[in-house]
Amino acid sequence: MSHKIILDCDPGHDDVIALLLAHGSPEIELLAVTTVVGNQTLDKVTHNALAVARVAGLTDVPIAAGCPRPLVREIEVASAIHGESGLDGPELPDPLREVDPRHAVDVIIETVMAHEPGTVTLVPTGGLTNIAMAVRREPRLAERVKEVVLMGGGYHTGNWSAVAEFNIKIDPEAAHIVFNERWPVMMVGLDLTHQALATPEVVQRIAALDTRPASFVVELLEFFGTMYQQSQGFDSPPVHDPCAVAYVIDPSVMTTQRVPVDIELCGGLTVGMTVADFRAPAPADCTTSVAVQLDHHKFWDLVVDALARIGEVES
Ligand SMILES: [Ca+2]
Repeated sequence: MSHKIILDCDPGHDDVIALLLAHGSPEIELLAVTTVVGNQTLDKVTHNALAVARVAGLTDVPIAAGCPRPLVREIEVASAIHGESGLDGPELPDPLREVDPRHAVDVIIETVMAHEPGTVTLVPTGGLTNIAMAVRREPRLAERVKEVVLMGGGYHTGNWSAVAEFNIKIDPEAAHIVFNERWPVMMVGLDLTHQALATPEVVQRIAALDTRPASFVVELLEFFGTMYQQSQGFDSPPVHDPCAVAYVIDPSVMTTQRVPVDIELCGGLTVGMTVADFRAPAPADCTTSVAVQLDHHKFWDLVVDALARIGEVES
């Protein structure tokens, strides 16, 4: 049985790997790709998604652009990690296809409502603006969506402040909406993704596939690794976004814990913090969970296998 997902993203180096993992995995049926302001402006990340679709041979999945700014806050992009294009490093081909004319929020709503209840998983790997807008516009999504498996947050550290992770920090009001809906939320945060390091051995395995999509990923990881080393002191870069897709493919790739999580909106030092309450067993009505421990080998096997299945793509 394959899992139907909508990937809501801001490509972004690790978003691209999430997209390739979804595209190359038979366990995943990718219904739509939607973009949101985040790592770069909406125009740039949407262009990147369309260009990467060409690299990956992704021809039949709608790609729609969403919200150009957060709900309340000013735009904050991540040039320090992803460069001016949002996808610096490899040379990007010109897209072969146009963006879907519909707004991403409409695509999310239409796609979820067109499928049986409890069959579509939302996988946001950027800020949560589109997802929050969608569930406010169509409240039935909260019961209709199977689960929201998001990359964002962290219960023990931040990366965009001492305690806040980028995807949550850039639009905390949107995150507050998403974490407080009735749908199940699986937070695949920094606690987990900082274990998903693209070590030299991992990069070697991908390079050995010797296809254009694999080479593209290697070039992405080289740039990403340099930026992570310079800005945050990582020896190997943490490849956040595909972890959320990997969980949908095979939940045994990580351990998780059900725990109440809420979003700080007011703290002078802590805005955008994902506050997890580990003091007692989670109450029966708790809808939020966090990812804890990654099976590093199983995770990278999924990524390498997906790239191997994608194989060579005519450009
Ligand atoms: Ca992302």
